[in-house]
Formats: sequence, structure tokens, C-alpha cells
Amino acid sequence: MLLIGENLNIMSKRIGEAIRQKDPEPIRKLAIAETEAGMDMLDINLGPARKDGPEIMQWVVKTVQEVTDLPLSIDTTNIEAMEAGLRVHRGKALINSISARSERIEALMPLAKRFNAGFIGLTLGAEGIPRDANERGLLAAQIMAEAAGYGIPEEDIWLDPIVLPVNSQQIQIQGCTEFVMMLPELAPNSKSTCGISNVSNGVPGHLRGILNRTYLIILKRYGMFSAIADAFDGELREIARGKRPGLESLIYRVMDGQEIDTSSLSIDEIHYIKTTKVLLGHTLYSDSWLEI
Ligand code: THG
Repeated sequence: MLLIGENLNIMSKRIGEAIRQKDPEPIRKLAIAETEAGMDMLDINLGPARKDGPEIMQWVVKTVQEVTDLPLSIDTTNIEAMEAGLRVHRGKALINSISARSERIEALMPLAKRFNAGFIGLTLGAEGIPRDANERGLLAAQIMAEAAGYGIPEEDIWLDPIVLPVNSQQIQIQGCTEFVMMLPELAPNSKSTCGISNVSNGVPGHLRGILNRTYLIILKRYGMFSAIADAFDGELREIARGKRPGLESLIYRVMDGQEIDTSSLSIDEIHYIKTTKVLLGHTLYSDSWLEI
């Protein structure tokens, strides 16, 4: 599984501050650290970038690419900033993202074509976040049909189910999972990705990692191609690289409905079992799910 480092994010206090001050050092340091952690790509998340978006994006893209050869996922809703970033990016960029809304498609697909960039196809339509896997499938099909019209190859489309937080949208998790299961049939030549940390958004900090890692294992089983993830979660990186086969097969057994004798398992393994059950919707989420 390919990993896209999520850490270069304007919402992060240190990075947001560095961007506002035009101080390159914290940005360089973080880009180097994410690269050394083995990321395959870096997400450069500037959000809406309302003020001076294009200029800031160019500065960040250049600052990052001075210290790393990794390709970037350019993450902004500001279309001018996206274009500006693509213009200075070296190598093959990833546009993050294009939803199924016509104004996004009309503005951004021509850029994907012109700059030979990939794009993340966000399953978000005019009516907002889809309610289930089928609605996600319809939006994905729409995005793919539009992209074909612009002459964008299917290989350049990275479909994203929009992972939602388990603490407030627990039933939506199954919709995402089922959508990923549908992809080999729906879009065999396209790629897939997701923001895996979304699943634990708003959850107490010390409990976020296990949710992210468990959901990564679930999606990986169904062929998820990549994830935007915390570059500094070493265990998550090992899972993505297939270095935790024992943990993966434990979670598969829970997914397959097997009763598991926990008497010989470690606390950690028991926590993974409980977390899997929450993500499958078998137990109701609460912040104390590991204790009950
Ligand atoms: N799909 C696509 N792009 C995305 C997302 C997605 N981009 C943004 C987001 N979701 C993925 N990136 C992040 C980045 C940071 C966090 C979560 C997802 C995060 N950060 C911590 C926090 O906010 O508490 C720490 C921030 C810090 O460094 O201080 O949770 O779904 N296509």
C-alpha cells in the first residue's frame, strides 16, 4: 500500500504559523522527516487558502521540492492555488481533490489533463456526503465518465470514499468499506485512496492510532491502493508495508465472524479485536470502547 504523508497541514499549529511567516525551515524539516519515514508522496494541505492562495501554494511546493524528490498531493479547494501549485510542481502531481460537483469538474479536470496530473476523485456530490456505498458508487461512476470526456486516463483517477469519524458517523464506516469492496468491479483500472485519520477525528488523542491502524487493515484487505496517513505512526507504516501479517490475520478472523479465544492474547491484540468490532458496527462506539 502506498502512503501519502498527511502532516504538512495548515491546520497544524507549527506549520500554519510557518506558512503565515514565510519561514521555510519548519516546512523543510517536516518534509525531510516525512521523506525519511518512507512516505511515497506528501500531501500539501492548505485548505481553502483564501488569502494569497496561489502565491502561498507556489512557495510551499517549491520549498518542499527543494528538499525532497517525492511527488506531491496538492490539497486545496482554491482553484487558482491549485493551478499555481501545478505550474511549479516537478514530476507527476496529484490534484487533491475533484468532487462530482460540476463546477469543480469543469475547473479542475482541464488542469489534470493539461499538467498530466493524477487526481483524487472525491465521492461528494451536489447533495453533499453520500449516505451509503451505492451513492458513493454512483458518484464515482459520474467522476469516471466525466474524466473520460476530458481524455484523462483511468489510471490517473484515485477514488476516495470520504472516510468519516467513527465517533459521530459510525454507520457511515460500513458505507466506505463496502464502497472499497465494490471498486475492483466498478473501476478496475483506477486507484483508490482515503484520509485514514479522518476515522479518528475528534477521538481522544491517545486512542486515535489504533482506530487508524485497524481501519487501514480492513481497507487494505479489500485492496485499498493508498492512504493519506500520519507519516510518524511506525506501526501503521509497517501494516501498510505488509510487515504485520499476524495482526492482519487476527483482524481478518474478527471480520469473518470467528469467535476468538482471547485467553492467550496480549492486551494489545485484545484492543485490536475490540476496535475491529467497533469499525464493523458490531459494538456501539464510545470513547471507552477499549475498556468494556
Ligand atoms: N481525503 C482527501 N484529502 C484529505 C482528506 C481525505 N485531506 C485532508 C484530510 N482528509 C487528511 N489529512 C489529515 C491531516 C491531519 C489530520 C487528519 C487528516 C489530523 N491532524 C491532527 C489533528 O488535527 O488533531 C494533528 C494536527 C497537527 O499536526 O497538529 O488529525 O479524507 N482526498
